[in-house]
Amino acid sequence: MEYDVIVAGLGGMGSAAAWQLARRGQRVLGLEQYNIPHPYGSSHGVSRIIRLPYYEHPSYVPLVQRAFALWREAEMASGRVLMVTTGSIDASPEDDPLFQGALNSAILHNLPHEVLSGAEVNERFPGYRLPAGHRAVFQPQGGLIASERAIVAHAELAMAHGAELHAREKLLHWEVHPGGEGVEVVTKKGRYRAARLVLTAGAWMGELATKLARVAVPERQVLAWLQPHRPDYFGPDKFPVFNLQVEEGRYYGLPIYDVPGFKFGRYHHQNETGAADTVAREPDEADETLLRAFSERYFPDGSGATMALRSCMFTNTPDEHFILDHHPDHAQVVLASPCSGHGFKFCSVIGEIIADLATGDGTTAHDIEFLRFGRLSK
Ligand code: PYC
Repeated sequence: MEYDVIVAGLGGMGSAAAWQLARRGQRVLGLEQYNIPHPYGSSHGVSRIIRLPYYEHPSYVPLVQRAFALWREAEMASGRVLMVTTGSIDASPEDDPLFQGALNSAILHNLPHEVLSGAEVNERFPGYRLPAGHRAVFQPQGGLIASERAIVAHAELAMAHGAELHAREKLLHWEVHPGGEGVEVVTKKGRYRAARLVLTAGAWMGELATKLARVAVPERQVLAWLQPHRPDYFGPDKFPVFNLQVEEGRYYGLPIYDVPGFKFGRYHHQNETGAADTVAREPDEADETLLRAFSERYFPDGSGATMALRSCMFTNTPDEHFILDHHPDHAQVVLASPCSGHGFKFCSVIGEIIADLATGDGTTAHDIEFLRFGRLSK
């Protein structure tokens, strides 16, 4: 066999997996259809949120705790800054699942946190203008991950451990070798054999694994960067990352980092779904109007001139949890992603879990039962 493992898709998840596999001594081939990194999938846009009091499900908390440790390890190994602490705010009306879920996760996992009213958030972090009666979980360890830089770091670390990475080489077809002896992969440039295959193709997962076609739905997202009137309120030292439920929908945001403007977006922006190659059309005026209306109401000192608008993709499962498992028909193939828009912070730990699933007996000590594929095929 030429390789122990082929990793298809070298965005956040795949690059982390390539590093974790290579450092375990696996012979790794990584394939990426675009450049490393690239702006066409779900890993671009400079920064991503990392937060601990996970309102979506408390079982994510131990995973994100391990992710923090592995991000720090990748920083040490690569000499690059990958994670910046800002604190995190999860805020909504008191009876909303966002606040209740964050509080539940914080209590269950004994996380340092404070419960603040909207008015208290606004006083402590003057860039915010939340409804006074909102309730917020403030957690001091949250922050941001430098997303493209993280991919570069993981790719470099993987290659330093002997991984072979090929950009601009799209996987066209794969099949399990007759008799179950490994996997054969065909690209435009070649044909490769490996004992195992890892699919970390984000929005393209449904095309590479037809079993996922119905449960992994690409969706267009739009992000805005606006130059604050008061930049001093919107730096990483003054502006915690946020998840915020308001009457207009659920929004998220991050401080100014590396590029001009404070960054934010709306979950399920305009509910546009479609094929991975075409759904993320360029931002237009309607996108800008929608996003500006939000910032002018809840972050008025942040809402100066537009610095950038960028499209990217979420790939959503019906319950908005990840898929992290072996292929239901082929134990040699590991499926990792889609992550329903909230996966990047977990890349470091998902890389480790993929390495567990793609080596040895394919088991992992991490609790990923709630992320297994079987829950969606019932
Ligand atoms: O997990 O906080 C998050 C997030 C923000 C945007 C997408 N996911």
